[in-house]
Amino acid sequence: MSRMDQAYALLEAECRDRGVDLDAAARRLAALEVETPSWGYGDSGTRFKVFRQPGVPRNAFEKIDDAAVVHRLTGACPSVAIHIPWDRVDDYRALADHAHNQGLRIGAVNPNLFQDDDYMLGSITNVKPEIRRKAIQHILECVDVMREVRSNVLSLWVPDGTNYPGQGDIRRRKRWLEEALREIYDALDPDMRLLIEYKFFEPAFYHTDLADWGMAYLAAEKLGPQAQVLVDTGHHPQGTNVEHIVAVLLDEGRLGGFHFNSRKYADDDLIVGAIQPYELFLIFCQILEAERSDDERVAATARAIAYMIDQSHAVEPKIPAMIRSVCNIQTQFAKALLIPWDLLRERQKQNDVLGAEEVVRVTFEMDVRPLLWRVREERGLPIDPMKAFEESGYREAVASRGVGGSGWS
Ligand code: LRH
Ligand code: MN
Ligand code: MN
Repeated sequence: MSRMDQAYALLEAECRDRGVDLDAAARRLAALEVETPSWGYGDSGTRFKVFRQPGVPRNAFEKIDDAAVVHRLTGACPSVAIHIPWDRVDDYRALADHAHNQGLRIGAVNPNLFQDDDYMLGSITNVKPEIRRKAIQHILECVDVMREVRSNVLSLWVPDGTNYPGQGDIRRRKRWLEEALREIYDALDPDMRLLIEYKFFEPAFYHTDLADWGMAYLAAEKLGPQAQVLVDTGHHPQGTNVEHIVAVLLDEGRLGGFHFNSRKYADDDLIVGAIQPYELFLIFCQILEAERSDDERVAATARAIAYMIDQSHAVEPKIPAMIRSVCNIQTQFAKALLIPWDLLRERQKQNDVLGAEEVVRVTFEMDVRPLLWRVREERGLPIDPMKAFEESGYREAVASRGVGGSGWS
């Protein structure tokens, strides 16, 4: 027996003892899809400097090429989110076809309301009606782009807010926000979803118009069933219990998607699972528990979640950083798949505080690498996607792109 087979047999025996179906876990893991962001392949940085890396894509087409490499090596990333105007092209059909030819599709379309000079004091909540109109028109243009690229997710982050008390009328801005969202919502086709992303601060430092999940939920609730909340894991104050937010939104049928990334301090956009792997695992526990729910609305909400990475690389090589994020997501997802739910329920019923906590934590501590290896092997994928990338020669092949590729502009 090879070492890999031995490791798998050990995991299998442990799962059998715990009443967990490892084959079912393997099937669910193989079906996990995670969208990667076009902007994660371009140059980005901090407000201090954007370091230019060699071989970075020069346009949206080349970003798709890089995303295709990540999908080829992981088998888990068949869609790419785009950001307009960063990915503006003359012919969106051609972009969608380019993706399609490489086994990909365009995923969420993200309007950009934060880099136009006109938006310095707000976009859809700007006190000036002509600027609000311009911002709404931009979002409506993105809905047209969705039709061209056959996307059904509009992913909206509104950066608007104020820096000082008294600078703006918070309640009026709330009304403008609601008016704009209504107009956008009404422009959606029936199969499109509007995912509303929130963030507690930055670029505004005193108040942000859509600062937390409650405000995003309220907005979605007023709009209708096609509006849901998008949770970016880096967008909460320190210490926030993100998995609790996830559970509440799932139970209300309003969890639409994720932007996964890691953070130590604020919206750091680091490699997923690099800083708080336990949090990511606990988020997946909530989702997988909801997938099993008898309440069909909750289960359907969980199954329809759009899993997306929102990561920006200041110093990391971009494709390997993306592959690492995908693998880290798979690892935590795989662990969550091994929760012995019946045992956990039993211990909860007994008010066995330590026993219940132990079930969850011990599952987190299990080594799921043999499961990941098996799933990759069965699908004809490299067992180690990072190593496969390093050996692929792709980095050398794109060196001719030179330095100064496209970035956050
Ligand atoms: C805002 C955000 C949002 C943007 C992306 C580039 O911080 O998370 O999702 O679209 O970063
Ligand atoms: Mn985000
Ligand atoms: Mn962010």
